[in-house]
Amino acid sequence: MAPRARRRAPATALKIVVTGPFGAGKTTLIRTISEITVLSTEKPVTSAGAPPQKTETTVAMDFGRITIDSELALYLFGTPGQDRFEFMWDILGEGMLGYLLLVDLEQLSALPDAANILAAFRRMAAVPYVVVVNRASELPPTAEAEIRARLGLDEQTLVVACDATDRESVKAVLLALLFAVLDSLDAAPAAMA
Ligand SMILES: Nc1nc2c(ncn2[C@@H]2O[C@H](COP(=O)(O)OP(=O)(O)O)[C@@H](O)[C@H]2O)c(=O)[nH]1
Ligand SMILES: [Mg+2]
Repeated sequence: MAPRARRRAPATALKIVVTGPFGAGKTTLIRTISEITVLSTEKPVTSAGAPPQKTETTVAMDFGRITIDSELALYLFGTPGQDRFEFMWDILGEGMLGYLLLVDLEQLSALPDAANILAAFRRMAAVPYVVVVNRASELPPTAEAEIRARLGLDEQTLVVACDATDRESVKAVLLALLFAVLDSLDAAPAAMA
């Protein structure tokens, strides 16, 4: 098999989905890291539910791109936040090689939402994912334990702290996912044939 660095076209653009509950920081994360102006479809929040913590919500998707090296780019697709846009998940998930599930350390009450989203994504595709705890410079062990328990994560699943406004932090998270994706591709050579 050709060495990793020489993999051709299909591996040069990896589709990554960024998902998680409303307000978890998906749009922020993509905007922080993307080298192209992020195509976002933001609209004023219209929900009559809980008091919104922000005035805009992503209605269809965010799209961004980051080049890792001359052979590899990540295309990032952020999912919309409100329930009525759930139909977009399948569309955005089509062909993804991995995903980030964002949760907000300051909104652990949204963990049931995160669990529902994770269940939907796990049904959609058996691809690697990383759980990203946003607004966290570090991850308190008690918070990690709660997140793992409430999302039903196994020990192998990576749970990492992140500040979605910080480029280095976002880069580290994406590299963690990228390594998991590359490992999974190596483990399934038939899928690459
Ligand atoms: N301080 C801080 N604010 C954040 C962070 N991530 C997101 N925010 C803010 O939280 C709000 C919701 O983030 P947004 O990216 O729109 O969430 P989305 O609904 O998941 O796309 C925005 O006002 C962001 O500026 C973070 O890591 N640190
Ligand atoms: Mg958004």
